[in-house]
Amino acid sequence: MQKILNYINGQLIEPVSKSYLGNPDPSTGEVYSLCPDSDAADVESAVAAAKAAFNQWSNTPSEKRTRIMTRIAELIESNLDTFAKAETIDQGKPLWLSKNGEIPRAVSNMRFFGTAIEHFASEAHPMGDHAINYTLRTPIGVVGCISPWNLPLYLFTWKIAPAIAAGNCVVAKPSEVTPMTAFLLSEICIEAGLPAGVLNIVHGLGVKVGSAITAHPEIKAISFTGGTKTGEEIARIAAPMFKKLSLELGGKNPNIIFADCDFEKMLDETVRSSFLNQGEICLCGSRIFIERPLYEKFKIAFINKVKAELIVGDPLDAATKTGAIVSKIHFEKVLSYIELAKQEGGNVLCGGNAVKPEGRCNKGWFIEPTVIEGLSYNCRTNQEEIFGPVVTLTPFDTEEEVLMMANSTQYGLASTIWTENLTRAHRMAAQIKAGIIWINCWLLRDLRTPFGGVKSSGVGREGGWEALRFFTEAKNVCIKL
Ligand code: TXE
Repeated sequence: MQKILNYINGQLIEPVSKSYLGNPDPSTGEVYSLCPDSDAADVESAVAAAKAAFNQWSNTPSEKRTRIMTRIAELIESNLDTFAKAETIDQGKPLWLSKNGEIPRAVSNMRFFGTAIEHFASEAHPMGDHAINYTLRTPIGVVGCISPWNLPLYLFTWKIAPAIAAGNCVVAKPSEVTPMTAFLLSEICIEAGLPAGVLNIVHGLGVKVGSAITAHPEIKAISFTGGTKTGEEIARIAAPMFKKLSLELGGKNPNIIFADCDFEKMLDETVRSSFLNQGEICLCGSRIFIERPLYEKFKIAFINKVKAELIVGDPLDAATKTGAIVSKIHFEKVLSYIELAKQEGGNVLCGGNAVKPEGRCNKGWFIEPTVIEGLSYNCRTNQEEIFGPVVTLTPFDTEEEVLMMANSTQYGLASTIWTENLTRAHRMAAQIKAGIIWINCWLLRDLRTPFGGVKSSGVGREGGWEALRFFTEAKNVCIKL
């Protein structure tokens, strides 16, 4: 049984406790590797290593930081198949998605921030002929990065890359549900010559390791992606310690479809935005609002396409479009929401059941892509994050009505709008309470753009200069001339 190890002070080492958590393959339901069950003692060692490395790393010229980070990107890229298969076995997503989405994005994250640091500058503010101000942006020191299980390496590198590029040293915890690719990354970091202590990965449970990172007095900033409830818990601990906080939390994203849209483009993209990665992406459009004249045509075409294309099966099989749900707990959570939807009066148009594929995956955790209509916009099914292959359909008659319904949840992460009337698109985009709006597209990403949500979807923004500014402190120096 493969043992995953912590990566502390440049070494791959066992947890102090020597205890491990079973790490199941969601496609088979069987434990296939062991994840360190680390605790505060391991976090302490990681903080000590990060502190010891900080002075040298923060004074390393940016072109050297760039060289090491782009080398890490190259090594992930040259080991793409290994990383992709590991991600699929660990998380349950189809292999083609790991190969074409997950791992290439991790490569981009390392390369993007590894090179961005060479262009990161700060401003000066002259005061006529009597004074000048300049702004120093310096690394914070030791920072914490805590990431979730839905896009494991993608979101892990999305955090650690800007942190180390900006000159910080990191204590990071990937999800205990999907630890494997972060472990493979630590081997790559050693090979790429990342100095010991710059990145430290402590595997284990959120309540033990995650909370120890959050509470550690020498970790001065926390970048977190995960559930809103966990975000609240992290903020409760970190806020009184005046730590910088970046919280990317849940979503319940509206997908608003007007009758004048480009129907075929919308249909293709809406199947993707509803069910990609088994719907386990915080940006998925789980509430679909359709202008009434288009409702019946859309419903028939959408259901037919979902049934025809979204084959549920072995994630290692090239024909599979919908893989396994990441864990037994999450599998049961998603099924419980399908039951809730029925109790709330929903009509299941397709899916709604667990699936037992033939062969090696017969004991895995699989759910059919599920489409439900007939629910009120403010029932629990339409208000709470399900985070699985479940979407609801709701007709609307006016812009005012659909805006009210779209903005009615506690979340405000992303929204999609389909219309050929761009005046209307801009008008709607301005009024939807969310951090990210896609018009006639979905998940089209430019890493320079600010990424994050409002309300219970989080605090702060990641991406581009936003991320580098989060991981640095600004100091204004004013000189009398
Ligand atoms: O996330 P958690 P989970 C949503 C989704 C899901 C729910 C919970 O609805 O059902 O969140 O998912 C660590 N202090 N999203 O349980 O618990 C944990 O070990 C510090 C949306 O996976 O938030 C893991 O590394 N850390 C999200 C990370 O936090 C703690 C993607 C996320 O785990 C901790 C995933 C604590 N007290 C789930 N408790 C998105 N926005 O994309 C846990 N952790």
